[in-house]
Amino acid sequence: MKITNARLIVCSPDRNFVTLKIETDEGIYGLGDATLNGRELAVAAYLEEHVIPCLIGRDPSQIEDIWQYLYRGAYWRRGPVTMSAIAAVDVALWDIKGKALNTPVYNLLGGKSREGVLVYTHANGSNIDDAVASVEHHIGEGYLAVRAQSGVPGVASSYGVPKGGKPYEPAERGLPGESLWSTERYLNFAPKLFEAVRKSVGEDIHLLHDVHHRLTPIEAARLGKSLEPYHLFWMEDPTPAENQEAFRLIREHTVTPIATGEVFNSFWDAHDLIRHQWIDYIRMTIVHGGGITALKKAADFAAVYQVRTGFHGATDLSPVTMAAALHFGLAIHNFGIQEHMHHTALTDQVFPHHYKFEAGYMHPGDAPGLGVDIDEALAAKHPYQRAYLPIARKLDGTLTDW
Ligand code: CS2
Ligand code: MG
Repeated sequence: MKITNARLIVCSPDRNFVTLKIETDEGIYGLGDATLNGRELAVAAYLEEHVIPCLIGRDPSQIEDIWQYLYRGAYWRRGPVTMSAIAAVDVALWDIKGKALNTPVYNLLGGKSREGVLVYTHANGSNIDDAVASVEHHIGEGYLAVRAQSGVPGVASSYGVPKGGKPYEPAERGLPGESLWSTERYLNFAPKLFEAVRKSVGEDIHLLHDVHHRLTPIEAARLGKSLEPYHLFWMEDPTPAENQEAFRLIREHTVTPIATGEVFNSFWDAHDLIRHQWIDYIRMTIVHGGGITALKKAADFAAVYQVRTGFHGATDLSPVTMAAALHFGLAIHNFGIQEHMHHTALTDQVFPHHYKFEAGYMHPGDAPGLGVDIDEALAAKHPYQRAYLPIARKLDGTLTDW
């Protein structure tokens, strides 16, 4: 088999997605997601100008060799743009291999290790009562694990809380919006939120919370300790992780489990976190971390240290990445949980897929390859629109981590 063509489909069915389609001389094609929220066209140009010309004529079955060719062969390593581009190629090649061998991708990764993939979804409200009601609503839908975020009194806009009753979507069309942040108000408030949520849902539901990189290590340690009575499944991104050693201090002070890694693009971003067991869950994504080939190595390394996966699954990861993550999560032994944030109905229409949710678990389906397709005619009706993630400022105007 030979790669005869590769092309990009950049569309915006309610939000932007960059999709790579690799075609072969046997009529089989594969899809890869190349979406990097707020920087979409940089990855599209990287693929178009620098990667696609090198793919034509290659044997798509040589997934490992093509990965090494794009990673080592570029000389310049890592970075979200490079690694998202490599991931798009890699995932499309796994899709092609599955279709060529007439088997779902999870079978290529060792076969299923479980019957379904435990997922968590997002609950949010502008205050505690609304957040509790939202958690209850998602439990009513069948979720066994729910992330809870709430507006913080005295802070005009909070991470994870939608505006105007719409489902939460981090990117907004136009130039970057601004939100406000107060660590003091948040730290005093967060335990009250989880006291109310835990009281309402009982002991068995898994509760999660995203700090979104906003605390210093000692502040995060205080948060973790204050949340211990409510036994969270995890607190996510308690502090920025460029300095992996920052997590040592948090770890020494609290038994609240820690998840991080949604912004990582290389195994090396997580190397110390894993080998020192400073985290419990690694949140790297297939799309930003270099694809299935790269994440399989990272997950196997994590397994040795009893660190489990909890991959990022927000709406900016397309249904192609969602499908890839579900095949991956069904197969590997040290799977922990998978994030599931619903795409809009229009996005689901553009990307018809076989994956399904039932009673707290998702399943990728048994179609050959990834089991996800793209309706190119519908995609063409929704062209790319510039959009950005917001930025955050402290109450005195200082720019801080969003
Ligand atoms: C988040 C995301 O899902 C999460 O845990 O942190 O909402 C994240 O902010 C976006 O995916 C950024 O693109
Ligand atoms: Mg997050």
